[in-house]
Amino acid sequence: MNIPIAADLLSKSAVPENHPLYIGVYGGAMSSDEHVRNYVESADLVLMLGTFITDMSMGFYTAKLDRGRTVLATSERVNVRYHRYDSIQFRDFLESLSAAKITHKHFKHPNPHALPEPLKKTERSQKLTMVDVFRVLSLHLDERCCVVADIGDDIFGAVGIRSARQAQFIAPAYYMSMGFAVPASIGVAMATKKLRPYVLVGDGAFQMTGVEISTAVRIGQAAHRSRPRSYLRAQTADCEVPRSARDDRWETTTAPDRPGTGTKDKSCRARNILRRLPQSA
Ligand SMILES: Cc1ncc(C[n+]2csc(CCOP(=O)(O)OP(=O)(O)O)c2C)c(N)n1
Repeated sequence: MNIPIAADLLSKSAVPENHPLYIGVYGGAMSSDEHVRNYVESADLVLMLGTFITDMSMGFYTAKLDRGRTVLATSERVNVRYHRYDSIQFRDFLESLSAAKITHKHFKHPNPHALPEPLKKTERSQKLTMVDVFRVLSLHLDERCCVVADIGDDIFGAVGIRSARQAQFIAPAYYMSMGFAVPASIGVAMATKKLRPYVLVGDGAFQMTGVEISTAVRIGQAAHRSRPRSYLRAQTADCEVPRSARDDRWETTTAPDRPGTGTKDKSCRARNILRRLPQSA
């Protein structure tokens, strides 16, 4: 069919995110960018395969999908516009759809994905923002990485990053249960030595299960190149630390706040984390 493909948060990275037809994550106002949102919402037909219509996947009531221009096929039923067909099996629907003679669509990609770029010199002297953090993280992502995101700013900020292969983004997007990412990264490392987990976890979620890092040590993962590495996100919006002395391709550490700084002192915490980053070569 040659039609553009968007994922939702639940299906992110089910299709390799460097696929030429892939346009990004759709979720109303929580889409990965405005191009995806506009493209999906102005499409003459949106074919939704296995999509759960939930508050979260529809961007908390911000999605503007015209039901008269949608086909929603799930393992429960098939909805074509306002009609509902309970007896159509999902598998039959997919097989018939792929066998149907549908003219290939020619379309101009609305938003060809630009490769991430390191922070420019001028940007490095400004406040570090969450957007910057995800941009720098993107520089590291290749076929050997698996991003494991916890709940909070991590999962929503991560919608815009692109994994290089299928199933390289893992997050508890269905239940949105905090404390998932650190233990899940141990699972990733156990499942395959080929993937290096990158954990995105806030201080709140880290407090719930961060101690599981000891499990990684106990079962020997910490000695392996695929050991969990955490991107403890600096709460950076209010951080005034100049970044000029830092290397862009930094690695982070799971170092806790220094005693006495308190988790609520976000700029202080950001400073502590930044101090631990390797300085530029
Ligand atoms: C088990 C569980 N408890 C509570 C929540 C509700 N909740 C969602 S995000 C969040 C705060 C997350 O804090 P943190 O890990 O520090 O991340 P950030 O503040 O950066 O978003 C809470 C309490 C949840 N999703 N799951």
